[in-house]
Amino acid sequence: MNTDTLDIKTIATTPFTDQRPGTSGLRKSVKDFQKPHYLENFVQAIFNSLEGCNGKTLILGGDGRFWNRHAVQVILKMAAANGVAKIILGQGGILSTPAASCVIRKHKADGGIILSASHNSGGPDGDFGVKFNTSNGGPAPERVTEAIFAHSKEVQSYKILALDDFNIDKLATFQVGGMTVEVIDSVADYEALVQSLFDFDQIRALVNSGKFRMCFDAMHAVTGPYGHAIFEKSLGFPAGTVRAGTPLEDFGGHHPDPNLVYAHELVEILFGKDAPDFGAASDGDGDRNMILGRNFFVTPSDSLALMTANHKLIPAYKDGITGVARSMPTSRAADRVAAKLGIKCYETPTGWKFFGNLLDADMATICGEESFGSGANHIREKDGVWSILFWLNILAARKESVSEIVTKHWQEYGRNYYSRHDYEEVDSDKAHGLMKALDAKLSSLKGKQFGGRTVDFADDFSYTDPVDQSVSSNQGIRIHFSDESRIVFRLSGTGTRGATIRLYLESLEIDAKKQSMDAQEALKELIAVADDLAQIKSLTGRDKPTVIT
Ligand code: G16
Repeated sequence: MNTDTLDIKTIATTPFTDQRPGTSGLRKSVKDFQKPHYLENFVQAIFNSLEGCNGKTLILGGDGRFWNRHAVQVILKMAAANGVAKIILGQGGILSTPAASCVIRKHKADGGIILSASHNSGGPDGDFGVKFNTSNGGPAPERVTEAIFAHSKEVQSYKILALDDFNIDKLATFQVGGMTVEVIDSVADYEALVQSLFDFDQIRALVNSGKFRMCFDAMHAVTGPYGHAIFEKSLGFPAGTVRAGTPLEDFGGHHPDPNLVYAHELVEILFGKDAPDFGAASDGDGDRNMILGRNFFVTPSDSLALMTANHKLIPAYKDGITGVARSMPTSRAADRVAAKLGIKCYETPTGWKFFGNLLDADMATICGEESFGSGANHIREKDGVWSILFWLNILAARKESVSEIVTKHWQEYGRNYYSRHDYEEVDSDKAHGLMKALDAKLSSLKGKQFGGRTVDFADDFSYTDPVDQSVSSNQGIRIHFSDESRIVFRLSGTGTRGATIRLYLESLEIDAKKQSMDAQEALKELIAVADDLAQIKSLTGRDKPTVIT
């Protein structure tokens, strides 16, 4: 087929004003994406921002949620109509976010379109999302997302082929006019990559010892096939180790969000009778992870610190890491490990895209966020399965339990008690009003006492990227106290209904005898100070958070 002979339609449209990508791509309700031309406008804005699609190779895939298959067909037809040279598509339209990043890099593609609303709920009444990743495999940086947004406000027409749907389920290569479509195995490239990083033999030996049991909850999301292939088939964990391993368009009606609230079934297993030694879960698109030991929850911030401290046990990092990076609200547990290792710890705004430059410049090797994300320089996305393999490799090498490893870590470095309180779906005006009122107080807080703590400094976090010097302002309100405790407030950039206020709380306990408290108990006074400072209850009308992790 030649594109000249294809029926390319140019469809007139009018721009939408709400297509600015958030923390991670354009995330909206399915109902929004079902509005006539909504998806097409945004995809055309992506293509227009590429300054010519001719000769370009793009990766395409998503987390399998409702509207994924429809969007794949639309994007294939639009890509061919816009002159894209090649699309590499995950079989059935499936690619986890880390796998998409891996495939972009491996095939030296010009970028990729990932269809996912991550941990948000799915189904016809849930959410959908479209994200553009650049040729380094990472989420588009702000200058690119802003360019896409600018195009979305100007788009007057889009190009699409008038053709029947393609078979996206069969591994095959076919032509659509001048465009080649290669349907690839969704797991193979990714599995080969992680096998090259970790000591699979050492992990297999642990599995074969018969003394180690694991439970992985794929939450009916995209990592099911990856979990079956890697944990069960390759590492030899018995069938049944992966639960909820069949991806469903509505994730079985649940939030595919691996935290203590939404992954409570796994939590009950790990905190129940005859619990396995290790538990883990991943989210809708496979980039998040939660780590549990028997009767033990590892905070994502601690997980980052632990990985950094134990990196020499992992073949890929045994010769050293260049630096570590964490998002601003992530606890400073990793900072103390970095200091001891003599490497730098970077503090970036929330959003994996901010790690891209540091990884590309080899200034950081391992990165992590409090929002259940960790990853490294093997790809440019956070990576749930990689994080779980990292832990399995540590456990196999140290032959200690999760709780022993974490407790020893606290004894050596101190424990950062940490918690995040989310107030979801708050009226947007009220949430912005709260942040504004808090912001107005900041300059007067230094030196003031709250609950026996003295404010060291208070500001609205601003980041200057050390590589390209770009500045990102208004990235969250930080109130630091002189005893190294702190409170952070920010508004989520991934919610789709109202506004979500995130309150992050952290305090440092060096005394090993005081490190085994419940985090909410340990942070009780700080929680009261936060409410006092921000007037959360009175300004939002909420008497408690929706989610506490
Ligand atoms: C996305 C970003 C993360 C960010 C998280 C939470 O994760 O990739 O970097 O930490 O959102 O963002 P917010 O606090 O703004 O809701 P995911 O897994 O949703 O793509």
